[in-house]
Amino acid sequence: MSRTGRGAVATAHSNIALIKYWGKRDARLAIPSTSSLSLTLDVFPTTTRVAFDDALETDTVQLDGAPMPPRAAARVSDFLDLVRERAGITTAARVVTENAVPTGAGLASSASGFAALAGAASTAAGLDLDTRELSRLARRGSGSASRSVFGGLVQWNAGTGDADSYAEPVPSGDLSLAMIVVVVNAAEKAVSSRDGMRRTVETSPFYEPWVSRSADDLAQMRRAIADADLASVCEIAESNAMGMHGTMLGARPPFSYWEPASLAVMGVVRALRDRGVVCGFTMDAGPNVKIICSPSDVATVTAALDDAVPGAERIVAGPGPGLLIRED
Ligand code: 2P0
Repeated sequence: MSRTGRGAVATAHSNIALIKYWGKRDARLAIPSTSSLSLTLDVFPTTTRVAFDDALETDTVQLDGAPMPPRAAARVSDFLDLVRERAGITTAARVVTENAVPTGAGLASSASGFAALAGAASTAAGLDLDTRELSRLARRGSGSASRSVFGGLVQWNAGTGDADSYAEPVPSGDLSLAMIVVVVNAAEKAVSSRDGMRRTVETSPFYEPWVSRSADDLAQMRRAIADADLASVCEIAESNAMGMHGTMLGARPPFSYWEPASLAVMGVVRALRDRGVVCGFTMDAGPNVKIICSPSDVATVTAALDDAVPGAERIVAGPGPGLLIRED
């Protein structure tokens, strides 16, 4: 069966985890070892248009006005195969995507990318998926994409298989928080998160202890959010992230995403805390540091950054929206 002429556009935003996803139990289905909890941001959107077209012999994939590099384009085609199989079609697709995230810099471009692709491709293929099904589908493209289907605070339940591994919104109650992304280095990272987490799972003796601690971290984080206790949110997020980075130091061969400027930013956060400012930091698969604080302390934090790491780009973010889809 073919499906020519119908198209759909979807926009999704990046998310940053406060309780991390690092490692899969099942790589084919992207079932993680741990549940995770993130904040979908109001910056770094990806907008993707998908149209299936009988005139095409193969999928064409464009990123920011140029053909997507072959390896990345193949990953998009593999994902489209999942959608085609589900919709019972074999038609090739034209994919045009605009990405506001510095690709590959630990700013979760695959999260917004595969969430937007899941929304646009499934709609263009005539599937009418609810948000839970979209989250499960996006997960197959990239684990963290399961979370970008929803706005604000989001929990991805690890689950045991495809059916129960999906994300859902977490009520944020009275908690208000800002995230300052400090761009230490926006260059492509040397170890992809996919390869890095695989190496960690396979070789690091620090991995299992981090996994077993993670469930407690998540439970405490949920309590801190419900209590609108920002200091605890910062403390738990920071410890969980530092533990994740510790697992990488135990891998064979070891690796780390930290750069000297990352440590300088961590020092700024600690100094601010000594002054009584409630804040914390988290880091992902890259050298950039994300500072968590109250929206009312953003100016204080950025002033401290001006002194300690002048020249580092900073993006101030808050809670952003979930996946938006329209037919086109
Ligand atoms: C997270 N990261 O929870 C963690 C923290 C990076 C560090 O989710 O292999 O790009 O495509 O499922 O989703 C990055 O992992 O990996 C990530 P795949 P993904 O945000």
